[in-house]
Amino acid sequence: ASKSPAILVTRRLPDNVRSRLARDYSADLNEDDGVLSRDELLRRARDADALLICPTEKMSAEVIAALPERVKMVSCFSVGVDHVDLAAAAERGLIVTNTPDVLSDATAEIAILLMLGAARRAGEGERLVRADRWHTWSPTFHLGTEITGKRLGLVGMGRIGQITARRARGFDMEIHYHNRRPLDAELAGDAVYHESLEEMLPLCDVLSIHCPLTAETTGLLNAERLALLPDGAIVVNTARGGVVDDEALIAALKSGKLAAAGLDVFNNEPNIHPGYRELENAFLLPHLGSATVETRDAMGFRAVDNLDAFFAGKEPPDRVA
Ligand code: 8YV
Repeated sequence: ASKSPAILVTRRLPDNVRSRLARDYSADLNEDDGVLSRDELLRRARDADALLICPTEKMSAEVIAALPERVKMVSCFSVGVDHVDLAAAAERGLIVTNTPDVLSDATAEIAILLMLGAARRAGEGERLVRADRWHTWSPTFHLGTEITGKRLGLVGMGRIGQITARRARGFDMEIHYHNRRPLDAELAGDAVYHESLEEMLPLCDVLSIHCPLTAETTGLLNAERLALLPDGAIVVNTARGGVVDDEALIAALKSGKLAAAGLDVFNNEPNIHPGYRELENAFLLPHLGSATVETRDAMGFRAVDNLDAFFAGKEPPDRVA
């Protein structure tokens, strides 16, 4: 029998996934779950045919160039691949895969949770109760806005955007979207396509971000574009913090231009812009989009499916172009 391929797994994965890796591979499972430093990663990669990584491991052009020649593949435990320099990977002939589909439901749930939490001021309300600062009921106490029947604008209409739209229809929201191209009619349903973001923004009571972070989308939601939203709009982000200009968003929340924001992702996580913590109208979560028992198992299995295909001499199903 040929020796099983060696995999460096950079983070501690769910038990079910670790068992499968231990069964089928010679796997370095990083049981202690520390984030590997660049040097430690490169040192341990010397014994690896492939890496299974999370977005906490930045695969810059420099790191990719320094990878031992033996490493042929990077299987990402994430749908986002902005932590990998794809051009550098392609140049080196490094195969890169991700885990699409399996986390779309979980992430769309968090998008809806953020919309509701921001609109109904849930975080603020919870803080009030916990701090024993809830002293009254009154007809005008702690009023929020409803998402029911409002206009939702989706920036990006891929798998997660589409499921978010489906859930939002349950709240009778009117769906608008901006995407590189319009969806086929049967997928789009009643969702209205906008070729430009500038055209869509003035219509959005709620804006939810579902595009990948790329050179084109970095800082997409800047001060000029945020200014195009109606007064009192709500901004929700479950994609990547880099799509939003923090200073501009914080200023819009502070001035009351925006009613609220719901954020699950940030620039430079977990060391987020401190301005967010001071804003009562920012509803903040620690990157929980895919954080369910079911989804993390499914992501791990999908990441291993990609390794299995590659080492069986097949095209990995989720190879990133
Ligand atoms: C994860 C994510 O929390 O898939 C992504 O792109 O951001 C989330 O699913 C995390 O990146 C898992 O490694």
